[in-house]
Order: sequence, then C-alpha cells, then structure tokens
Amino acid sequence: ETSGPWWTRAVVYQVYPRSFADADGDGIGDLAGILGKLDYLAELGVDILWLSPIYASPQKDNGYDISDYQRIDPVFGTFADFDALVEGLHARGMKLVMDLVVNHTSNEHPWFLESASSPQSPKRDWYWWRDPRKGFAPGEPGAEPTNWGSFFSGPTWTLDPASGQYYLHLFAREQPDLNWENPEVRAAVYDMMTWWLDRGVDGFRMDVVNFLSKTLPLADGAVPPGHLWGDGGPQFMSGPRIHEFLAEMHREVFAGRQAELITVAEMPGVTVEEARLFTNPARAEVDMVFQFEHVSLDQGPGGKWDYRGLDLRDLKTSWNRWQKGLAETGWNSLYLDNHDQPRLVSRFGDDGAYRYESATLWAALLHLHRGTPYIYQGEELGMTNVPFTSIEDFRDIESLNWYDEATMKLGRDPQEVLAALRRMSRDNARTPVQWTGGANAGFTTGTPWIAVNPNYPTVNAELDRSSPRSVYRFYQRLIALRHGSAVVQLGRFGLEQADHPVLYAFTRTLDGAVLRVLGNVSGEPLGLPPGLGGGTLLLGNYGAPGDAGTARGTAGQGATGRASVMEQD
Ligand code: TEU
Repeated sequence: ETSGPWWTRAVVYQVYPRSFADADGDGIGDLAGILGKLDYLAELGVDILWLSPIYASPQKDNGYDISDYQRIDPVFGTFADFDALVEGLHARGMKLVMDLVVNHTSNEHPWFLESASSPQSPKRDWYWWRDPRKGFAPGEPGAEPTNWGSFFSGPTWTLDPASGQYYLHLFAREQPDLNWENPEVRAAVYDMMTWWLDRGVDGFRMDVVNFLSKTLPLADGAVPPGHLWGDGGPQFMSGPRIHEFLAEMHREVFAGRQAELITVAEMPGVTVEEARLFTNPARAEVDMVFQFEHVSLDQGPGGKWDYRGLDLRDLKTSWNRWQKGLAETGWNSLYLDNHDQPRLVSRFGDDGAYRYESATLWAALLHLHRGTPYIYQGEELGMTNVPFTSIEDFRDIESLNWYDEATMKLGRDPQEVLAALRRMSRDNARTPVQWTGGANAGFTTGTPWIAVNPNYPTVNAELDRSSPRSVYRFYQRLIALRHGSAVVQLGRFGLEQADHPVLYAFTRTLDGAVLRVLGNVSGEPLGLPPGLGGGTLLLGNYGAPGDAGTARGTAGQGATGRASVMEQD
C-alpha cells in the first residue's frame, strides 16, 4: 500500500470559539471552554483542531477583523489559556491550526491607523488608497475608484474625508485590504506567522488567501443583472502574483522546519486547474485548498440569497471533477459545513423526522471521498438551521448588511429577505453548540451572545451520545475507518451512475481493494440498479415513506437513506 503525507490520514475539527463553550459565563465562548472539551474531541478521534480567530479584534466580523495579530482578545482569554490549549492538544496527539487572516486587517489595527493618518504616512502604501474616480469629487455618488461590490453589500471603497482618498475593503469597511504588492507588508506577515509557529502552532488555515494578488491597474468589473455594484472577482481571485506570494511565504515561513505542519488555503472562486498548481507538492505553495464550487450549486444568478435547491447530479459532477483533477497531484479538502455555511443536514438533507439518517448519510458520502475531511462544530451532533423569526435574531454582518441593502435599496419584501436569511445566513452555523438539554444547552451560565437553537432539548451532545442512533458515534466510526484504511485515505475515486438523480454511487480503489459507497439521498426506498456488486460498503436504502423526496434534495425533504458503514473484502 502506498502512503501519503500525514494529513492524508487526518480529520480536521473546526472550532468557532465564540460559539463553542463558555467557561467564564460572559455568554461568549472562550479558550478555557475549549480546553474543557478536549476529551470530547479526542474521543471523537479528530487529529487537528482548526481554531477560527482568537486575536485582538473589534469583532465586527467576529474576529476576521484583526487589530493585533500577536495578542489574544481578552474575550477569549489569555496567553496562559492559549499555551494550555496547545499543551492539551499535543498531549492528546492532536495539532492546532490557527486562522490566518492577512488579506485585510481591522480598521483599528495600528498599521491602518498609521496608514490613514496622512497621505505622507510611511505606511500609506500598506493599504490600497486611491483618489476619487476622474471627474468626481470625494463623496460624490460614483466617485469610488472602481465599481466593485463588497461581499458584505455596498461598495468596496470607503472615503477618508481628511485626505479625500478612498481605501479598498473587499469585505466590511472595518476590514481594509492590505497591499501585498508592498514587500514590507509581506515581511511583517511572515514574521508574525513565524512567531506563532515558534509558540507551538502546527499550521494555518489561510483566509481568502487567493485574494492577496490584485490585477493592476484596478479597473471596473461587469455589473451582474439585478446587482448594484460590479464584480471585481476576476481581478482579485487568484491574481497574477498569487503563486509568487505563496511560494515566497512557504520559503520564508515553512521551509526548513522539521515539524509536521499543514497549510490550508481558503480560496473562493478557485478552479480545479489552479488548485492543481497551488497544491502540487513540487511547487511548495500550500498543502490543500478549500474550494467553493459545491456550496454554490444551489444558488441562482443572484448569489447565495437566490436559492434554487440542489440537483444531486450537479454535486456529483462537481465533486467528480475535483476528485479527478487532484488525483495525480495535489489534495482536496472535504467539507459541507463551516462557520460561513448553513447547517448541512438542513441544506442538503432532512432535518426533521429523519435527521439521524440524513446527517449520517451525508457524513459518510463526504468522508469517503479522497481528501482531508473537515467537521464543523455541532455537525457531529446533526445540529440544524435555526428558525430565526426576526432580523433582531441575527448577528452576522453579512446578513444584517444584506437585509438593509435588499429592503432599503432594492425594495425587496422584508419577509422574503428573512426567508432567504433563515435558509442561508451564516448565523445558522454560529448559534451555541448544544451540549445538554439544560439551560442554554450547557453552553453558558450567562446570556448567550446569540440565542441557542430552540431544538436544543432534543438535539444535544449528552442525548446524542447516549442514543443507539448517535450521529457522534457514527462520525467516530467514520474517522476510525479513515485512520485504518489506505483505501479510504488514498484510493482512486470512481463515480458510478453519474446520471442517477438520487443515487450517489462511487468506488475507491487501491492495490486491488475496492470500496463501494452507495447513498440514497431521496425520501423513497431505492432498488439498486443492476451491476452494483462486488466488494461493497453499503449505505443502506432504508428510506422511509417520508415526504416524497425529489431529485432536488431541498431542505425539509430528501435524504432518509440510513448509512451503515462497514467494509467488506
Ligand atoms: O470567508 C470568505 C468568503 O468567501 C465568505 O465571505 C463567503 O464568500 C461568504 O461568507 C459566503 O456567504 C472568509 C471567512 O471564512 C469569513 O468568515 C469572513 O467573513 C471572510 O473571509 C472575511 O474575512
């Protein structure tokens, strides 16, 4: 059997610290809370903990707006707590991956305060400053240097009245983009990364890292129908110098280190062809990418709020392309859930009567592809989307800004916008992890910063782990299967029945061993098509007569296929 790098056998667990576990009762999760759950994670069997940002931050984007890269925000704890977490993880054979957010800082970062202090500031060129568009006065509508729209609604340029210049922010105005063309910026980032590695960190998940290189000169993008602003994506996604920057980062920070480190590049918009280059070990850029194709298949031209439901065949086509594309060189990340996505069992499956069957089916389908699987906190409990009732229930800047833009600028019906938020808002993934059926689901003794999902009495770790139909225990077995099976780790992927609307059938082959995975994502029992025999891993078709599952596995219908994971030779 061939064997690959250690992370081909690893499973990652993502913690979004403010919603994981609160030890000091202020209603916000913290490092001490995570420390108290290390045995829970060790028992699950995960190898790597990816920790979303804990750095000093005004928390406009829940920590993805960093004001000091080398300080821990007091809301999460102290460096003593951090060192205890590193020690606790390493003592259990687990690793710590930190979130690296260096496409932008907070507008309260000293670098930005200095840069914004004057056009003559020595740090002016650490960010993107531009005069108003030719022929426009500062502040005049249309004066923005380009017509790009922000991911969080509105323009990507904000005026600094003192200088009459605009600064660029692909995300919130509180998240100014660093200018990676400036070697001083790159050197400062590399020094900071080295500082964290020296503190015992085992690697980084790099936030929108393919946005670092912008195509120059900055120019307008096409305005998609129904949109207020242009699409700058083609000019900042995987721009002209991105490979140069990532190769330099690898050389300056990682080369020569003996420890087994890992780098995960979050790359919205990355293509398979580009990912082959980014993750080709011979190029020494990054180990694996987080791509976004499969989490946009259920969206129409209006983007994430324009929900169209998922056709399984589109998912099979997309994942097959990524499996084939990175089969020889490179490596896939496997995820359906994270802090930016709604809960998978609600989005792709059935979060009602057949929540267990659906959560376990999708877990098996995901984990048995070739790549490193990522489990987002609560996914291992089958946590679901949240029945938000009003805009006051939301906290996420992306959702709140969209609500304002859609209702105030686009004249959309607030109830329709709320329905879209209920289905796709990132806050679906950010309500507290549900540990028990007790007060606040055992997350905090205080008032949680965002309300606990009201289904916590029936969906919580204590109940799930004592149930004969435990999602947690199913994930445990999936992880153990990956740890022990070279076929699962490295087996070549082969899609079968590509055109079947509700059967997801694929094989994994290595050194003559064949693993067959069969998943019925519909709500109806499914007779297996002829010819699917031989060594199999059977995901049973235990579909119950629930709502008539359609080919489009939309929330509330779809998967009831139960999964039983066993490998037969
Ligand atoms: O997300 C980048 C990103 O592409 C997301 O904004 C995604 O497009 C959007 O949320 C889908 O609705 C990263 C972080 O994961 C996210 O939490 C941050 O808000 C963002 O970057 C800015 O740092």
